[in-house]
Amino acid sequence: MVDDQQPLVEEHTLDRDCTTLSRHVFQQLQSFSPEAQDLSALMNRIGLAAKLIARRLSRAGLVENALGFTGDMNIQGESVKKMDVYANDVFIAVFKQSGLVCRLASEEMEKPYYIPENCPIGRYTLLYDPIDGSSNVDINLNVGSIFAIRQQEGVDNGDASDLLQSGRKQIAAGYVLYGPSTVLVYSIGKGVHAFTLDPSLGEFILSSENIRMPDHGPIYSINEGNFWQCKESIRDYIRYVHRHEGYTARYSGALVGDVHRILMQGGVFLYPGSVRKPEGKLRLIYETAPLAFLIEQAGGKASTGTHNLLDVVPTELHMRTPLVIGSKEDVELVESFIGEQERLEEERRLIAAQQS
Ligand code: P6P
Repeated sequence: MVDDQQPLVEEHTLDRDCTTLSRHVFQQLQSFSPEAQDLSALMNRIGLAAKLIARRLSRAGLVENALGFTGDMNIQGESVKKMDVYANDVFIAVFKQSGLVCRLASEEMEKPYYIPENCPIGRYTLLYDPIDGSSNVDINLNVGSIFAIRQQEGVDNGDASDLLQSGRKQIAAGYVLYGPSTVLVYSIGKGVHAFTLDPSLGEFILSSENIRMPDHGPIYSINEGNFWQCKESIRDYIRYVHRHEGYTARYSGALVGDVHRILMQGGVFLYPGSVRKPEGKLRLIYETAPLAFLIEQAGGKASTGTHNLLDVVPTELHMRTPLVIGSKEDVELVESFIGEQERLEEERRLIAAQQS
């Protein structure tokens, strides 16, 4: 600042512009320990992956082979989009160079991807959905990436069985929302913070710190097209919000954008199980568990409808769970409709899954 003159740029703006993702991690931890340096480097790498994907998405309509389907099916039995493959490869390439991540587990890969050269030292595993909501890609609507970081426990004899532990083992989690701006929202267990990509700087800059959810919000977000496949308890909940003032429906078909709206404005997102598919559609270790970690850090709640989502222990890598996530009061209202009967059903299902 020039002496005794008005600062050319408000100091706090400069300070904010200097609060990059990697710097923010050190501020959170108040430490430069090896663990803090690892987490800072890991978050910086997530930021790099997000920038590469955002760049591809912003020009997808102009780039040969960026849009459309590959013609293959993934482990989920879903048609694979070219952007799914590109984004999946971006995370692999970015973390190969990190030296920190030994394994990556993704919605797009049946088994975890190992980076042997990292494994002796790198004790971290990245769990991610590289592009969530890819049906929106070809119509230029928002999509997202979801990520979680865990530490490898014990010796991995190639089946990554230590990943079959609850979401409470996550040491960091978050998502990237590719929308009008690219926003990265993350938590390392010390609150929830949002960074906005400044393309002119090529940096994610702190835009919202310590985000707190309201205990109640007006939004309920569910695909009402599934109404008749829903269990009676969920149909009763939908009838309730139809009949009571103060509720409004918002649903984009892309999980990250729908949950981000709930995080910022309050309310509840539901992807419940159905009569035919009681486990629902969304995957636990790289979709619902990372989001549950984040929303709980923001003062919200996440459950399967009967159990706290972060307590669910996966029985296999791509296990699905129902999801009810958002403001505490709104999640508890949905749970109140689900009641004891379904709680018993869910208990039986989880026990059967763990015994099989
Ligand atoms: P439906 C996208 O395919 C996704 O996995 C989530 O992003 C989204 O919340 C959900 O599926 C939408 O599913 O059945 O409503 O189209």
